[in-house]
Formats: sequence, structure tokens, C-alpha cells
Amino acid sequence: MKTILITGATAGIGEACALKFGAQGHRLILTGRRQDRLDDLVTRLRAEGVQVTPLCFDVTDKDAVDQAIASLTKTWREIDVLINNAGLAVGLDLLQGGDVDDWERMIDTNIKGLLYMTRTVAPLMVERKQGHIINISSIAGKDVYKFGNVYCATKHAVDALSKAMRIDMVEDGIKVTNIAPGMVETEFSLVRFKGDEQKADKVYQQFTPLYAEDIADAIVYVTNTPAHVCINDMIITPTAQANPFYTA
Ligand code: NDP
Ligand code: 8X3
Repeated sequence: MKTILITGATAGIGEACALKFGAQGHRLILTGRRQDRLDDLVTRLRAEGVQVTPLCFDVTDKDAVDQAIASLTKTWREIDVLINNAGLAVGLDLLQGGDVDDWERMIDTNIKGLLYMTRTVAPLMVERKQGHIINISSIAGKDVYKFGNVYCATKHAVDALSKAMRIDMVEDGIKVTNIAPGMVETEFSLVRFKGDEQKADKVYQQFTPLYAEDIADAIVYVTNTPAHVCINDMIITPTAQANPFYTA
């Protein structure tokens, strides 16, 4: 049994990971900003006998991150897997017409939030000389597409940070895995289009996208490799998506 901390477990990929890891009997620390969603998920999991600690906070708030992790008991602080999943795209504009507030949200969440979480949790792993950090990047962290500018830049940063973390913690025996999904049907597009359901639904109508469970399966797989094996990077797209530009 592992203790697994998942950021952004109230929807999409994070929630699917919580359900899969819970079904395998792992102990879960689940985070997100929406208390009602967290409560519902925790109720579902506890009904199945899963041990869960919910932590409701915003990853962009460094003090809140520190307080949340400090609130864990000694046993719960023995985190084996940190899944840095909380993230978002907001807006889809040319850079010269971009909304600076959207940029701040993406940079604060996708880069700074991931850094705050890692800065707080990684030392606990290093102390125990074991642990696995899984960063959810994107194919937007491998290529850049029109209108994607700042979101793509944040995911390129995640890709770089995954490589950096692997170097910095290799002597401590910490595994670092970068996951780069293509289009996954979650609340992602609803957030990107600021609640416009029609625009969001259209994204996934032309072909069969990935589902959150597909990415969760891959994440479960990378956590189950033997101690001496680290999967560094995984690019996963729908079969109908060759890269950010070409879909069947
Ligand atoms: P969802 O919108 O369905 O889920 C995002 C999760 O992140 C929610 O649980 C949300 O919870 C949480 N979150 C967002 N901002 C914050 C914050 N400031 N503090 C804490 N939690 C936050 O999207 P996905 O599941 O699709 O996205 C998960 C990750 O996967 C993201 O990093 C995304 O960039 C990446 N990704 C998604 C792809 C896709 O096509 N869907 C493809 C490639 C990568 P709450 O609102 O309750 O805080
Ligand atoms: C989400 C996938 O292609 O919309 O990171 O950027 S994409």
C-alpha cells in the first residue's frame, strides 16, 4: 500500500486517478479548491473502504500549500507518490491580443503551483530516500500550436522541470515521470473556454478523444514498475491525433 497525493482530484484526470488508486487499496491524499466536489469523492471512496485525507486549498497559494502539508500526521506525511496534476488552460488567443489575467492564472497554477507542491513534498521523500513525482505536462509541452502560446510555455516549463527534478534527486533515489497527454475529454475545455459548453463540447466531437481513465491507467502503470525502473516520459494521444496539429 502506497500513500499517494493527487493535486486537482476534484475532476478529470486527477479524479480518475483517485478512483483507480483507491480501488487498488492505496491510501490517498486528495486536493482541489472545490470543497463540495472533494467531499463527494471522499464519501464515495470511504464507502469502498479507502483511507482518504482531503485537503482543500489553492496550489497557487504558497502558504496554503505549506499549511496543508503541515496539517498531515507523521504517517500521512510519508508520501510515496506525488501526482502534480492540478492545472489549466484559460483562453485561446494570439499573444498580441492575449489576456494578461489568463496568463497569470496559467503561470501561477501550472508552473508556480507545481513548484510549491514539489518544494514542500520532495524534502519528505528525500528524507526517506524514496518517492515518485509524476508531473502532468501535455503534448503542448512538446510542440507549440497557434493560439496556445502561454499554455504551451507553461507545459514546456513542466517538461523542463521534470528533467531538472530527475537530475536534482537522482542521488536520493527519487523517480520522476513526465506524462504528456494529447486531447482528453474532461472539464479542461470548459475551463479553457470560460464556461462556454458549446465550444467545449465541439473540441471532442470530430474524433474519439482520450478519456481521463486512459491517462489514469498509464499513471497506475508507471507507479507499478520495479524499484530500479523509472519511466521518464510518456506521450499519449488519441489514436486519431498524430500531434497537436493533425487529427483524423
Ligand atoms: P479538469 O479541468 O477536468 O481538472 C483540473 C483539476 O485541477 C481540477 O480538479 C481542479 O480542481 C484542479 N485545479 C485547477 N486549478 C487549481 C488550483 N489553483 N489549485 C488547486 N487545484 C486546481 O482538467 P484535466 O483533468 O484535463 O487536467 C488535469 C491536468 O492535465 C492539467 O494539468 C492539464 O493541463 C493536463 N492536461 C490535460 C489535457 C486535456 O486535454 N484534458 C491534455 C494534456 C494535459 P478545482 O477547480 O476544484 O480546484
Ligand atoms: C491539453 C492538450 O492539445 O489542448 O494540454 O494542448 S492540448
